[in-house]
Amino acid sequence: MTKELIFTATYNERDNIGWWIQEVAKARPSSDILIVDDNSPDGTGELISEMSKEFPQITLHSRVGKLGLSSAHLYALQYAYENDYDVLVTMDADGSHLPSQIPKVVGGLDNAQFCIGTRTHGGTHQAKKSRQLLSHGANTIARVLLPMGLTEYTTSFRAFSRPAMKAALSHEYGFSGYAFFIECLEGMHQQGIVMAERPIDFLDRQGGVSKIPKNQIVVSAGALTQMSWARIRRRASKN
Ligand SMILES: Nc1nc2c(ncn2[C@@H]2O[C@H](COP(=O)(O)OP(=O)(O)O)[C@@H](O)[C@H]2O)c(=O)[nH]1
Ligand SMILES: [Mg+2]
Repeated sequence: MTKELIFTATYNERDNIGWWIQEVAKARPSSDILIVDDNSPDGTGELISEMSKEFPQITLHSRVGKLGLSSAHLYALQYAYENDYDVLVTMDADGSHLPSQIPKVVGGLDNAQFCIGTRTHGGTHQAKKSRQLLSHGANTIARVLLPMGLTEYTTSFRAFSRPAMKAALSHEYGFSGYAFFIECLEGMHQQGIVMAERPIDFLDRQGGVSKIPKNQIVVSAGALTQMSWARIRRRASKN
C-alpha cells in the first residue's frame, strides 16, 4: 500500500485549520498529516493539538517563531523522505486549495514523478482579480524565462514521489518565499524529474489574512531572472 503524507504549514490559521483537517481526513482517511506551525499567536497550534486526539494521523511540528514558508516545506520534504513515505502532498491550509482535489493531483504521479496543480488548462483561479493578475503575470514570465513544460510554477499544491523528494532536497537553494516554489521546480527539472500538471480550483482564503509580504513579488521577479541567467551560463559552459 502507498504510504502518503499530506503536509501544510500554518501561521495564524485558527479560522481555517479545523476545516482543513476534517476535509483532508475525509478525502484521504488512511494518509498521515504533517503540520508545521510557527508558534501562531492566534492559537492555531493549540487547536491542532486538541484535534489530534480525534485525528491521531496528525503530527504537529511546532517551531519557535515565524521561520517562513520555504523552511517549513523543506522540513516536510526531509520528514517525508526520512520516514519512507512514497508520496508527499503539499498544500495551503487557508481554504485556497481544496483537500477534495488531492486525489486529482496525486493522480498525476501515475505517469510522472512530480505533479503540480494548475490554475489554467481546465483549472480555475477564483481569488480576487488583483491576485489573478499577479499569478497570471508571474506564471507567464516563468514560462518564458524557465521553460520546463509547465503552465503553473507558483502554487504550492503539489505531489512528490520519492525521486522527486530526493531531487528537491538535493538542490542548493538561493531563494525563499514565493521564489522558493519556483526554484524547487527548477532544481527538480535540472535533475531530470518527469513532471505533470493536473487542473485545480484555486479559491480565496476562507478566513484570516495573507502572511506573505508584498515585496515577495519584486523578489520573485529578480529570482526568476537570476535562475534564467544561471541556465544560460550552464548551457554556455557545456558547449
Ligand atoms: N509555518 C508557517 N506557515 C506559514 C508562514 N507564512 C505562511 N504560512 C502558511 O502558508 C500558507 C500560505 O500562506 P498565505 O498567507 O495564505 O499566502 P498567500 O496565499 O500567498 O497569500 C498558509 O497555510 C499559511 O498559514 C510561515 O512563516 N510559517
Ligand atoms: Mg493563501
